[in-house]
Amino acid sequence: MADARMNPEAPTAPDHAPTFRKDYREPDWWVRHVELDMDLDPATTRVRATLRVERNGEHDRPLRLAGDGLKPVTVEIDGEKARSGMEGDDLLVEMDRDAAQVATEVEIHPDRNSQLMGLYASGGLLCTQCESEGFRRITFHPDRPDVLSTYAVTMRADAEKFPILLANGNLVEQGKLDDGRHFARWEDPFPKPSYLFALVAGDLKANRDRFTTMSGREVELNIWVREADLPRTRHAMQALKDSMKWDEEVYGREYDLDLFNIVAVDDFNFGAMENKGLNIFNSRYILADADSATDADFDAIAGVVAHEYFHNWSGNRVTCRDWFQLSLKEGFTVFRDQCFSQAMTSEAVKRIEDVRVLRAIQFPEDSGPLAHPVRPESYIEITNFYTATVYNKGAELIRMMHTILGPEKFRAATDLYFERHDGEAATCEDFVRCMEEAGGVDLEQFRLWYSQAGTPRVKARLIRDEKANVARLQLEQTVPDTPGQTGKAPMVLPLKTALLSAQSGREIEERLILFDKAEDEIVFDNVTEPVILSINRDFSAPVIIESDRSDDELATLAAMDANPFARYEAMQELMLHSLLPAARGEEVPPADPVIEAVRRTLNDDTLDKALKAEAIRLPSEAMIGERLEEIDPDQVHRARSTLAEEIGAALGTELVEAQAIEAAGDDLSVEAKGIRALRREALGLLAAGEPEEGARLAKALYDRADNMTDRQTALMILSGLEAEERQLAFDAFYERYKGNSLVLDKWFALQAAAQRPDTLERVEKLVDHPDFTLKNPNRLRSLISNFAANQWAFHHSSGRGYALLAKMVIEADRINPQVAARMVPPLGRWRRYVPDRARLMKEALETIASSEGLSKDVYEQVSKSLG
Ligand code: 0A1
Ligand code: ZN
Repeated sequence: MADARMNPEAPTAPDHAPTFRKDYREPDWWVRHVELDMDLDPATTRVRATLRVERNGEHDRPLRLAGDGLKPVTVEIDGEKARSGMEGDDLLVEMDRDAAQVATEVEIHPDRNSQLMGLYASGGLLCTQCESEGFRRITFHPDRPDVLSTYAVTMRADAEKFPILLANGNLVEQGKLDDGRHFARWEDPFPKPSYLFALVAGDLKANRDRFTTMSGREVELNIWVREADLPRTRHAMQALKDSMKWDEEVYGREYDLDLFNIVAVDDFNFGAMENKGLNIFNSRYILADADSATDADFDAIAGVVAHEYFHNWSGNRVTCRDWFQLSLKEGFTVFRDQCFSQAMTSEAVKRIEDVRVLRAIQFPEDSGPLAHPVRPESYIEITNFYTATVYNKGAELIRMMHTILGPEKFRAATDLYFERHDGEAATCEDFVRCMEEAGGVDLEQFRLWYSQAGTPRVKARLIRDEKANVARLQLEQTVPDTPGQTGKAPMVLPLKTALLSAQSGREIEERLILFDKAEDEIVFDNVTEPVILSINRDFSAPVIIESDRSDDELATLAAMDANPFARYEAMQELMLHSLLPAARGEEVPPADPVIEAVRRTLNDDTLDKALKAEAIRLPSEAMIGERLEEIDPDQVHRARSTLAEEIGAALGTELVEAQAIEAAGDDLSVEAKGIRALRREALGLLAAGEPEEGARLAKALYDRADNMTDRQTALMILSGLEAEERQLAFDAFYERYKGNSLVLDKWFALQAAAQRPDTLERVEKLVDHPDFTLKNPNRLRSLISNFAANQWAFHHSSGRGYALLAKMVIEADRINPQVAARMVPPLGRWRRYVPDRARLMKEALETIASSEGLSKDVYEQVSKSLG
């Protein structure tokens, strides 16, 4: 694809030229089978690869095999020395026949691989990560997702250090060798792209289980961890079995191999990876027990286990033609895991959580310098595009198609998709076409969701015409300009909309409006009484709604709307009515309507506790900022803490009562989790209004807690208070958990997120803590990414927060560019801030930009952020 890399308009640096979607063409050579022979050793691993290649069509171009830092020791065609040469990192092999066995040999060094891409060492294990372009760090190969091959792997390793040898597919042979080594041979019968290749070698033990598929086949399930961690794998195993069953019931998808292996590793760039038959996980998404994991951790584990399992069909059996189609597998799979979690927990609460993530991460991305369509047009480094837009907005696109088609037609469409494209590398267009054909709908305009970036804004006004007994809903939409895209066309917005009686809150009518013009008017007939608008229920379209509903109307919706999501939404809007003027430095309306709505929510016995917790939760500072034209972080912080104080001071009795409800620590039912979530929110408000009482209750909670959720709540509350209990609890926590790295991550994260004036200084010191390291992505994120998400502390007027982040990005880039690049976006928001902060943020970006030897990962993020 080297010839695809020239475009005069794009921002370029010598080696950092973009790749364009429009330049896609089929590979010159197919690889039908890959035979790997590996002598595993952390210092030097020898890899011999034999590729059975076939010319694709008529041409005389050489075979181009991608490499990344590889030097060929030998290159052979059908057993003879080949004519070959290097072009940059690529190996070019001259081909005088249409099909051949091409063999190469290289040496790689897993223990020097700090990027955690390709084959690397982690905690005594050897493991791989190949998505997106890591296979080329193991051996020479086309390494593009449209080249699918069967694989056979023979591994040899020290039998004592690496007693377990795993790869994709089935174990077909194993045995002892002389000199204390042993071998294993694995074969994967399903053709797959190289990014799904995986192997693991190490001293591991398995939690073993079985699953009987819907057609009666027995599948062996193993979760491989260090022996001491075995007791913490139960939840993940249950989630795996639940996922397998759910995918059969809801999508008719059955698992296809006789074996499913999961391995947990401590050093991992992302959450987990769906390698065929051998999922590799960041250990934080496998290991959990009530003593060390929060309810949120348990839910995340189930969600990620499901996500990776679901990829077996949406990603592996049907894969992506090229990386521009990433959302084909990721958007769809996120939608599938979201629905699974909705089914396993609480439908409404899970939806609220997913929307919160979308608004907190994807909306800012979509309105900033790194905005890109769900199907991007170009990239410099593809790993920068594993974004909330491709994943979470991508999932919203699938959800909208589900809403438009309805569940039955949607299922028919996915059946068609899986059947038509099984064993293929497909495109987003292929998916939409299946939706159209099986759904009997025209999605021509809907396709804009894949190509137009930016979050649409909708203005909604409801006008009642008493004489005509109708209500008119006037709608206007605009799609904002984003980098490289201006003057956009209106999109198709499925808006689930209802009218409620203003008096009784009773639902009068619900409709799915497909709003697809710049302006429209929707008429509701037979409206004989005053009504209130409930719009975008369940967040049926990922847009920003601006409506002119009064405090009274919002309070009625918050208390009465039959749609739980809409109740939450009304509450958020009501809070924003008070928060936004304060954050803009304007005159602040009295907080009474919010206080009354919170009181009513707390006293409402029909609401379950988890929903109550969501409803009384104040919008985050990031979310408030998102709604402002210009952000003053100090003012935003003051606005939010003042409202919390007022609610806390006014509702002491109700809040004390709400936080006191007990649940057993190991009870993971929706009810028990709701009790703990409500405790967190209630105690938070109480501590804002009555800090001493808050500190006392939080310390008491810390001391009596029998689970990590409550312990974390207590620490979170204490972290924001000037109380002696604070240091005591943090020190006790450190002493108790210093041997558990996942919990130690929480210790760092809580301090980085602390709402206190000296957080910046504390984080500056924690960088030198002996337990802090830039080498472990979880640890780096726990301190630095949580700090950069802490609006008040990070945006300290001195600019030292920005300088600290810049320093960390530069240092991390030398170790792990992928992880470093993901820390840049908070600085990229500079244009949205008041001038003094904007200048300091930009300076921090310039510091990074001028640092020597920047990776293309960080270069892309920084140059786009400044551009
Ligand atoms: N496909 C994985 C995400 C992933 C991407 C890159 C990785 O390594 C750099 C690891 C995982 C998923 O969606 O879960
Ligand atoms: Zn995924």
